[in-house]
Amino acid sequence: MQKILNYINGELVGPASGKFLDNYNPAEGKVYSQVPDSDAADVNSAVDAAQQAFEAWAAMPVEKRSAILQKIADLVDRDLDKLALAESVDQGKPVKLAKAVDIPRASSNMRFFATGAIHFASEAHVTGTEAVNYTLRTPIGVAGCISPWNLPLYLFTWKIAPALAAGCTVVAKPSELTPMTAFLFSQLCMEAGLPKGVLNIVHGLGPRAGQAIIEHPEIPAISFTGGTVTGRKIAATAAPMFKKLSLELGGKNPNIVFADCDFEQAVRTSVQSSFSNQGEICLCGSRIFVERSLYERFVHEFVNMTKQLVVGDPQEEKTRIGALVSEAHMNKVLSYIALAQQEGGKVLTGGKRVILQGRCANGYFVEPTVITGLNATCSTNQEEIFGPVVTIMPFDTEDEVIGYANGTPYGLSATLWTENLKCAHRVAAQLKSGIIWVNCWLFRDLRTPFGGMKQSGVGREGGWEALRFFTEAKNVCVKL
Ligand code: TXE
Repeated sequence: MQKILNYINGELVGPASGKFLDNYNPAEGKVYSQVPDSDAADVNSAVDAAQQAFEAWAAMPVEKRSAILQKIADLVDRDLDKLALAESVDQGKPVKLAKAVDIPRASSNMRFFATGAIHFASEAHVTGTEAVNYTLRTPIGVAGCISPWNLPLYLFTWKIAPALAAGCTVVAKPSELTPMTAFLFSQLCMEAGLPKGVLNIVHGLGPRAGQAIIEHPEIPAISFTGGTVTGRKIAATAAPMFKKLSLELGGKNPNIVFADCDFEQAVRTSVQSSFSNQGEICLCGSRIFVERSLYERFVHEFVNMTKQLVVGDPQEEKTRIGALVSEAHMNKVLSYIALAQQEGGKVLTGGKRVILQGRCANGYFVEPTVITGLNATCSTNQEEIFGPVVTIMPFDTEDEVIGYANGTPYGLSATLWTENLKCAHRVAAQLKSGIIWVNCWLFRDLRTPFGGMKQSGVGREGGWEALRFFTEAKNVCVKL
């Protein structure tokens, strides 16, 4: 049984307690490796290593720092197939998706911030003829980075790359549900010659190892991606300690389809935005609103395309829907489908657990599910399900659908389908979402600020925002 190890001070080490947790392969429904059950002792060792490494790493010429981070990206590219398979085994996603999205994006994250740091500038202001004010930005110190299980290496690197590029050292904790690619990544860091202590990866449970990172007094900045409930707990610990906090949380994203849309593109992309990664992407459009004159046609075509999605072994080429990440998460998703029916919803396709033959007979599979007949305020349309489940509702006016779209506690992303330019800009301006896609979905430019409103998050990642987050800024005013 493979044992995953922590990466502390440049070495792969077991947890101080000697305790390990079972790590499941969700497509087979069985334990396939062990992950450290780390605690505060391991986090303290990691922070000590990060503190010792900080001064040299922060002082290193940015071009040299950048070259090391790009070398890591080269090794991620070299090991694409191995990392994609590990991601698929750990999380349940089709290996095809991990190869096409997760791992290439992990490499892009490293490269984007490695090169961005070279061109990063701060501000100066000439105050008449009397003074010059300049903003001096320096790395804030040891950064705490905590990431979720749905896009494991993609979101892990999305956090650590800007921190490292900005000159911070890092103590990171990936999700205990999907630790494998972060473990493989730590080995690539060693091979790339990342100096010891610059990146430290402590595996383990959120309330134990994660909480120890949040409450450590020598970690001044926390970057977290995960559920809103957890985000609230983290903020309650970090705020009284005056830590810098970036929270990327949950979503219940609207997908608004106007009658004048490019119908073929809208339907095809909506199937993708509903069910990609088994619907386990916080940016998935889980609530579809269709203008009434197009509603019946859209529902008919959407259900037909959904029925063609193959639920299967994540390692098979034809598979589009893999396993959900855990038995607990599968049961949570199935409970929401039952709730939707109790609330008056009609399941047009899907709704059940799938029992496959062979290797995956005990895996955690759920059919892609389409539900209609619900109102906008029921729990099914208010709460994040984070699985292959979407609801579809008709609307008649712009004001009505904007009210539906904005009518949840979340505000992460929204998608809009219309060929009318004025409608696109007018509606986008009124949607309370941090990211809005018009006639596309998940089309990303890493320079753009990324994050949610309301209970979808605090702060912005991406671009200069992310690099700035990991720096401390002081204004120096020099009298002329
Ligand atoms: O989150 P959890 P999950 C959201 C997505 C969904 C959730 C799924 O919408 O709601 O994340 O990820 C650690 N102190 N997003 O279930 O449980 C935990 O060990 C410190 C939004 O994993 O919150 C794991 O490493 N850490 C996002 C991480 O937090 C704690 C994109 C997340 O765990 C902790 C992706 C604690 N008390 C998913 N408790 C976006 N907006 O971009 C848990 N953890």
